[in-house]
Amino acid sequence: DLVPLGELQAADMLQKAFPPRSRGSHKGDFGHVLVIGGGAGFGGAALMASEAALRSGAGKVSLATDAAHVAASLVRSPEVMARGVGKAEDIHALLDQANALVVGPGLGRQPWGHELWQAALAAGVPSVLDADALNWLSEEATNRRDDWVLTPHPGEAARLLGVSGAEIQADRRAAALALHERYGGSVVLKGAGTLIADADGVTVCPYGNPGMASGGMGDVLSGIVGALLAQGQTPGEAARHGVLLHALAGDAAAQDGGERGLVATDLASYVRAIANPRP
Ligand code: NPW
Ligand code: AMP
Ligand code: MG
Repeated sequence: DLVPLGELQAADMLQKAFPPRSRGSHKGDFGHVLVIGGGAGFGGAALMASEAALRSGAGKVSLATDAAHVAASLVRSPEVMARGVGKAEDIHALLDQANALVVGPGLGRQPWGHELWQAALAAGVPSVLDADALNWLSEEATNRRDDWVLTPHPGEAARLLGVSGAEIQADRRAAALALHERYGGSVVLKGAGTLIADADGVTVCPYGNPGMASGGMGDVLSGIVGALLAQGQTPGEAARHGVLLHALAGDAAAQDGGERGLVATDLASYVRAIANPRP
């Protein structure tokens, strides 16, 4: 019951996932993503996630991050509405505006990150949980939701299941299913041959390449999936389409310039091209 995503199926999937926009559409039609992350030392992760969300068609993108990273975000992506936040109450207004959250890129394991994680969780908005949000989730007693997408790499998956990374890699399919059983939602187990496991079964993505083994690649994926959630895709759709878009962008970028030295911000222009398939 492992559904492989073949080449023909991928082209068809892209056509359906990214239809042409109607002429009269406006930014309000394409959702508002709020990225929550970027603690001390990891500012880039949240910037990359917010930029990727824009390149995946989100109508608006806000960023709640450490105040020290706001200027850098404004310079890099003036389209992103970046706010410096110190404590949970600083993000309540931002949470009210958003229709999808991307929680965790560079969030960190300090009290600042924990406070923002709890505020994000309480908001009850469809969410992508990545990186440190997954680490915080692994410390909760039980928590199951259908409206989230979890995007662990094998190290994060190991923490979420309380096993070793080697055990995850020994049976990736079983691990992805166990994560879905325990936490609900749509689970993206990253790495070569990314798996998506949810109520619709297990899908494997055959695309992507070792050029993508560089810091920030996962942060870009989380922004892509968040943008698709904000645009009204279900968690299962956003997970499958987002993984496909990310992997094909990585493959196109590697085709152009080679695998070695490929960096996460190289993906942006390819993401845009793939999210606009020719009819
Ligand atoms: P090992 O030991 O290397 O074999 P962590 P992180 C394992 C932010 N970032 N297959 C790995 O195994 C993130 O968003 C910020 C097998 C190790 O045990 C987070 O907030 C950047 N094992 C924070 O940094 C760019 C795998 O997982 C562990 C695996 C920490 O995130 C970088 C490492 O994971 C980064 O994105 C695989 N495919 N992948 C920035 N520019 O701001 C991972 N492992 O401890 O969760 O650390 O992923 O670097
Ligand atoms: P992270 O570890 O969170 O930065 O995520 C890394 C991203 O790059 C995930 O989407 C992985 O699936 C992808 N990636 C890393 N290495 C490979 C590989 N060898 N083949 C395919 N995809 C990869
Ligand atoms: Mg990551």
